[in-house]
Amino acid sequence: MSGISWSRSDFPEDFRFGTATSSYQIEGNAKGGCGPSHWDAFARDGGTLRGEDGSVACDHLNRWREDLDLVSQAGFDGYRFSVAWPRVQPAGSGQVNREGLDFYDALVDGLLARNVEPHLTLYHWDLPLPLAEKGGWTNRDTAKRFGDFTEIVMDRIGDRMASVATINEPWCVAWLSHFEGHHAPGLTDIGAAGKAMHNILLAHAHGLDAIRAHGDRPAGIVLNFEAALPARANDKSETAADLYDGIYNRWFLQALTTGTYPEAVLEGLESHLPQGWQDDMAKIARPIDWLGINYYTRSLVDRDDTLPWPHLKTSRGELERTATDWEIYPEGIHQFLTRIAEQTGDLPLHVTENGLATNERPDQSDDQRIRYLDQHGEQLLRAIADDVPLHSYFIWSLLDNFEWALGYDMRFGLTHVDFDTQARTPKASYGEVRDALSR
Ligand code: IFM
Repeated sequence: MSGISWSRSDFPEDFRFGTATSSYQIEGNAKGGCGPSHWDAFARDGGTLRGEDGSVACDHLNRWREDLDLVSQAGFDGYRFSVAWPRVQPAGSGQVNREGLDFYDALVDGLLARNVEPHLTLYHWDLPLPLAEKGGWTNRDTAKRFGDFTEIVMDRIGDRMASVATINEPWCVAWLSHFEGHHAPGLTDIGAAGKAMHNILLAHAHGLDAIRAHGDRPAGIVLNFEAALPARANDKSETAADLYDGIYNRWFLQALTTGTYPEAVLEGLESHLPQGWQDDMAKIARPIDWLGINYYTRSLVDRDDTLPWPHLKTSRGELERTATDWEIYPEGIHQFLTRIAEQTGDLPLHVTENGLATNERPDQSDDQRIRYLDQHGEQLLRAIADDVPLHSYFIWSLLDNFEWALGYDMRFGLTHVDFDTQARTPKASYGEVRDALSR
């Protein structure tokens, strides 16, 4: 087995390395006064593998000191975490759970004590159930409530943040969850999807207001990108791949950078957008200080007329696959970084997630992860050589955790977690990353 070939010293001196997690996936939301989230309801209603949920997860709520030691002992400069909205406001509005805020306050101080920069994400998918019951992201009011929640969090921990992101992966929040039905609330409804595709950006705008009102912390948003290739070499496939790219890769970025939505997508989605959406676009497109890019894989795309608009179906090609059946396509990260930089100019870019699920036994080396990180790191160096203003690389994830609809079988961690005993065991990849960061 060969290891990670790149070293910290290959990157610019001020380049930062980090690792990422999210609240619902690790904390254990049955404790500490946390309210129910729509993921609890989705799991209860059969939306997840074996009905698994985040009630215990990695018990990070109690084991966070050990987990932060893992971050610092690997030599990471930064840690990206999210705050659970239902832990801070169990009802989604009004009353604050002091115990929840105390937890994040201690976590942040714990990071600083270990010399690790805290990078905050405000919304990584755990919507309070009472808001979901009022329509969730299909309801414009949820975006406003998100602004209030952001105020509360910024007021308590904002002063110590190295960066603040409003939303993680709006495509997943809106399309995957309201059109494809794979994530909570599990809808397959184009009307709901259209509303969510817009309201999540409005939430970003309200969040940005609240962050700006609380000082000068660098504020941004984290978008996910997936390479979209035509499944076949013909016009039909090419048009299909372009439409997929429009929904996935252009919708949010174009709105944020130009205040417009892609024409090809509007053709099918405009009638489903909330009334008066045009009036929000200037607010959505206000400047941010940085952009987060999450990248994992590619899809081959084709048109399928038996399916409703956008008539798209995806498939896999001949590349090596991960445990989630995602193809490993490292060039994609270089393609996105150069393509995005062409649109965003000198806006600082950060790779805020990149990684894979592997399913080896705990006593086996996670060779595929080592190869994946090696290959993607090389592509980052290529992008930097091509003058992309890339400033950091965060690996998803610190720990094996709750992988949403796929439950606990899909292990994305640099650290193995035994979910019976909660024992943490760093994987071979953890050692490889630690060595690369020390060179
Ligand atoms: O686990 C998720 C994370 O919550 C968001 N980005 C993708 C990861 C892997 O699926």
